[in-house]
Amino acid sequence: MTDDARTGPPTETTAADDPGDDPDDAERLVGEGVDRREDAALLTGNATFTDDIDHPDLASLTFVRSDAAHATVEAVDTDAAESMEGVLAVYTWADVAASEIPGVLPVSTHGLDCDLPGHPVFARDRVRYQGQPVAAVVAEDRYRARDAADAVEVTYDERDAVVDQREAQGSDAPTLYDGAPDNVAATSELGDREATDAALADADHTVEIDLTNNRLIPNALEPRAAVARWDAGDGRLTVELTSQSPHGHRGKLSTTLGLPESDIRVVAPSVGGGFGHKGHHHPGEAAAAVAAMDTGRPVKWTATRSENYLAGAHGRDHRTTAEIGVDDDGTIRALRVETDANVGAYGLGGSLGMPGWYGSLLSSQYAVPAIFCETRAVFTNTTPIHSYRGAGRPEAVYVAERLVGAAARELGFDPAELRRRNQIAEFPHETAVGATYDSGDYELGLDEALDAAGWADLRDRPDRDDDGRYLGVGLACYVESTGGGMESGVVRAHPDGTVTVSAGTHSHGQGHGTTYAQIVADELGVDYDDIDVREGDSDAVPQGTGTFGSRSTITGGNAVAESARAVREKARAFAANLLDAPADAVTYDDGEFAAPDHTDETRTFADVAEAAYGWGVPDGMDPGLEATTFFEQDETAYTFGTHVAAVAVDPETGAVDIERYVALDDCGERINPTIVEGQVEGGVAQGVGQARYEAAVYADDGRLETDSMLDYAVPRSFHVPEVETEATVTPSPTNDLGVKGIGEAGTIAAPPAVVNAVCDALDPLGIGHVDMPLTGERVRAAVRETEE
Ligand code: MCN
Repeated sequence: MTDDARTGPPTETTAADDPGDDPDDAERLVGEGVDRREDAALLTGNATFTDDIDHPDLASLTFVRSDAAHATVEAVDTDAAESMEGVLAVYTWADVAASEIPGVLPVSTHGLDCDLPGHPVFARDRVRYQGQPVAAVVAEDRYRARDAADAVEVTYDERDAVVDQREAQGSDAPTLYDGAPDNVAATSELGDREATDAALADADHTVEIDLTNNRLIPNALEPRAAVARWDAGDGRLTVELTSQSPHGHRGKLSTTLGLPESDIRVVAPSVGGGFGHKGHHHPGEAAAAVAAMDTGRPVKWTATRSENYLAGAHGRDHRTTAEIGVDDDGTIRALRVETDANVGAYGLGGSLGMPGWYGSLLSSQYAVPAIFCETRAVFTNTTPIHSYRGAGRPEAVYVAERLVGAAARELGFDPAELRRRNQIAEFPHETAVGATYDSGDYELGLDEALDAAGWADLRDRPDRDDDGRYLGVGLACYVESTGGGMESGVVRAHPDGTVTVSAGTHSHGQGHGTTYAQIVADELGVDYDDIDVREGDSDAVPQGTGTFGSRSTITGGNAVAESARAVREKARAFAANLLDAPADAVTYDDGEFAAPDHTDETRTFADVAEAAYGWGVPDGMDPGLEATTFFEQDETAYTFGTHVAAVAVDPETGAVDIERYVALDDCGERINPTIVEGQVEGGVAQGVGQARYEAAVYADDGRLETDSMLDYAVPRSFHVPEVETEATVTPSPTNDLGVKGIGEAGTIAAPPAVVNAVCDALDPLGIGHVDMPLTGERVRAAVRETEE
C-alpha cells in the first residue's frame, strides 16, 4: 500500500449517481455502468470451461465413493475393475502409500485443540462422510471409468454416525478422531466474558433466542473439474481446473503431491461460478494429478452434480444460543453468543478456523459496549464445510439482526428506531469484538432504505390483507468485512500502444475484465478497448491470492491502478525525451503527450510505447513500459447497508410471498455501479434461497437425503423477488480508489431481512421465531401450533 493510501480519499457519504453505460461518452470510466465485456463469450457458448478442454489421449477419472458415512474400510478389491476393457489404472490409498506422494490435502491446524491425521486423497482405513473418495478408476472414457468404478468392491464395517454438532459432543456420541475424543476440533472466545455478563445482569431487559443457520450446498452452474497433464520431459505438471485462486491451488497441490511449486502450472479458464466452493483444494484435482503423473496420459475429472452435492463442500451449519441486553430507552448493553459450528468430517484449508473468527462481525452496525462469543468447531459425519458466499459473515449478521429484531418485538420498539438509537456514528470505530470499521454513515443508509421502501406505510398496513394473509416488514442492517491480504497487478504496454493487464485474482462471474479495464483506462489514459485483462494462469501472472472475501476490487483493483500510474509516469519520462522537454513540462491529455512551452509537437501513447521498446530509450532509463505492483491491504474495508423486505404469509398454507425487497448498499466508490447492482441481486437470490428454501438434510446414519436438485430446493427465478437497488457512497480511507467489496452483501443481508419480516407478520399469532428455511411446511407448522 502506498503511504498516502492510509489517509485515503475523503469519507463523506453521498447519494449515488445514476450510472451511464457507454465507455465512449464518459470522461472517466470509473463510476460508469459499462456493459460487461465478458458476457458475449459466456452467453454464446464461446467461453472455454474446464470440461470443454480436450487433449490427445485424454483419459477420464471417476471416483469410487463411500456409501457409508462412518465405517472402517476392511478391504478394497480392485481386481474386477482392473481387468475391464479400457481401464488404465485403479488407485487406492495403498498406491499412494507405496509412492513418494504425500497424498494428504493440507489443512490449517492453527488454533486447533487436537492433533489430526489430515484429509487423504483416498480414505486410508476409515471413511468419515458419505461420498468420501475410497478409490479412483482411470479409463479411456468416462463411461468405462464409471462402469469400472461400480465394479470395485469395498468391504465396510459400518460404525454409528453423528450428524448434529450438539449431539456430537455428547458422551455417548461416536468419535471421529482419537485426537478429538469429544469431536471438538477447536474452541474459541472473542470479546469480554465478565463485562458481558455484568452488562446483561444490569440491563433493564434481556431477550434470548435459539437459532439454526441452515447447512447449504453451493450450486455453481459448473461442477468442479480438473484436467491434469504431466510432461515427463520437462518434469512439469499442468492442471487446468475450476479455481478461484490459481496460485493458492498451486501451493496446495505442491504440498499434496510433494512437487515444488516451480514444477506446477495451474490454469483456471472460464469458471462457471465459484461462491467460495472453488477456493478449496479437493481430492478431485489431486487424484487427477496423481493419475496423470503415473499413467503419463492427460487425465480429466469432472464431478457430476450429485458428487458436488455429496462431497463438494457445504456451507454454514451453525447452532446458536444468543442473548441481548437492552435498556428501557433502547440502548443495547451487551450480546452474549454461544455457537456450535458443524465443520463436517474433515478440515478443508482454513475451514476449521472459520468458526473462530465469525464472531468478529457480531456488533453489526451498533455501538455495543460488551460482546462475548464462544464457539466450538465440531466434527460430524457430514460433508466438510468450507466458505460459501459470505463465509461466517452471514452467520454473524443473522445472529445480530435476529436478536435486534426479537428485542424490538418483545420491548415494543419500532425495529428501525431501535436500530437507529444504537447505530455507530463516529469512524473509525473499534467494536467490542475487535473489528475496526473504517468509514460509513449508517443512519443515512437506514433512512434512505426506509424512504425507498415506504417504511411508514408498510408499518401502517393492517395485520392481514383481504385474502387473510398476514403482512409483515423486516429490516437487516449489516456490515461486511471486505478485502484482505496481498494481490498482484501488472500493466504492460505493447509497442503498438495496446495494453495487457494481469492480476492474481480470478473472475468467475464478477466481471473483473470490465472493471480492471475501466480503472486502467482512467489511470493510463488509454482507450478502454485497447486494454486486455488476463487472470488465471499461474505461469503468466505474478504470485496472487485469488478471489474470495469480496477482495478483488480492493486489492486487485488498487494493484492494477498503482501499476497503471507507474506506467503513465514512465511514459511521461519517455515522452519528455521524445519532445526534448523536461518531464515536469510534459502534459498528458486525451492520450497525447505535449510540452506546450517547449514545442508544438505531440506524441501519442502508442508513439511512446514504441520508443520504449526501441530506439527512444534515454540514457539512465530502463527500456520497456510495464509495472508490477504487489498491493497489500493492511486495514479491512467495511461495506454496509440496510435491506428491507415486505412479506405476506398465508396462514392456511404457510406460503410466504416477498412482495417488496429494497437493498441499499454502500461499497464505497463504485467502479461499475451496474455490476455492483448485479452482485447485490445475485447475492440476494442466494440469501432468499437460504431464508426460504435451501437446507442440506442428513438422515441419522449420515446419509445425505437432499442429494439432488429434486430434494434440495435451489430457488428458481420466479422465487426471487425483484430487488430494488439503492446506494450511498462512503469512500473507504483504506485504499486510494476508496472502494469496498460488494460480492457477498446480498447473501449477508437477505436472510435476516426476510426472517425478520416473516416473524413480524406472524407476531399477531404470538409466533416469535421460525428457523430457516421458511418453507411452507415449516411456517404452517408454526401456525398450526398456535391453533392447538
Ligand atoms: N465492484 C465495483 N465497485 C466496488 C466493488 C465492486 O464496481 N466498490 C464490482 C466490480 O465490477 C467487481 C465486482 O463488483 O468485479 C465484485 O467485486 P468484489 O466485491 O471485489 O468481489 P470479488 O471480485 O472479490 O468477488 C468475490 C465475491 C465472492 S467472495 C463470492 S463468494 C462471489 C461473488 O463475489 N461469487 C460469485 N460474486 C459472484 N458472482 C458470480 N457471478 N459468481 C460467483 O461465483
